[in-house]
Amino acid sequence: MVSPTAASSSTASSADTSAGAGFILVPVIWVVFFLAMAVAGFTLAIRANVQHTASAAASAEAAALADAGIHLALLDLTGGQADVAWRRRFPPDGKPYACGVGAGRVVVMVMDEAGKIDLNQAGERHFRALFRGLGVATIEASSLAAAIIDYRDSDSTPLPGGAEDTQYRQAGRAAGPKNAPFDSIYELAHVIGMDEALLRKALPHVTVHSALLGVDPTKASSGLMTILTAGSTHSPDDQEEDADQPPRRRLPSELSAVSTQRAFAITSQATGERGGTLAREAIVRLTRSGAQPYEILSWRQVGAVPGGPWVDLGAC
Ligand SMILES: [Ca+2]
Repeated sequence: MVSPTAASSSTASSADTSAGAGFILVPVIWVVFFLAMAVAGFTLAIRANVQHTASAAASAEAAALADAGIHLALLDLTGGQADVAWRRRFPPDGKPYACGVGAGRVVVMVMDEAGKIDLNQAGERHFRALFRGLGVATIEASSLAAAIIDYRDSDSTPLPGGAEDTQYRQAGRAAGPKNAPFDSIYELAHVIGMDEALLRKALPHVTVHSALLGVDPTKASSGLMTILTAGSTHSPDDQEEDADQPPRRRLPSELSAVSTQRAFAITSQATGERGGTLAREAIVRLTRSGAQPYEILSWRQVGAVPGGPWVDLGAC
């Protein structure tokens, strides 16, 4: 028989044990909670890492595919130069051509730089026609054209309407004209009178690589032909002579030149199997040398290739 004292002692002991267990349970719950939080955080970090790795892999794949498109186009350019019967995937006509690599795709566009205005060779009339065609008033277009010549020529005597050191200083510019050839089309931004909106419209139509005084109308984009035609002043004789010519031929003779087929802009936009996209632009010059048939003049990542529709070639 259990005595009341013993029973009371047993009950007290049980209560103490329950209190002790409850006391231990609270920290255990906290430990489990923190462990669960740590696991959740770790899972999120792993997931973010996996996503980042997948994204990096998709970008790398697209970059490799875009670069491959450039090299395929280079193969066409050098092969076509060595062999007139060479069958080109990507003709140098400024049109986009697409071909597939597995589930990926590359869109390549090859443009002869002779279809653009050379910033170092063209005269005032070319720049005047360009800016007038882009909507600039005649007086401002003439000043801008003269300022481009003044920017690149070595002297410091401004052309009528142009700008040399004095005019740049008066305009509050820290730097004056370069007085040396343009190394890049982006230097056009430094020419006095050039604003950002006009620069954006002009850049696709200029180059520093054609080495021609004029523009080859058979290589120029339809956009530049429209701009130059609208911006140039035709004599009545020219207009009569040109009336029966197709639009791409209506460039005044003083603005025209014939391509030497030496410098080309290659744009390659790739979409990989993992969904990554990347566009690359290379400016290349053919050297006509067996050992080194071309040189890369510029190589950079760019925005999307101008819109389709493109010619679908099937597999690359
Ligand atoms: Ca100058």
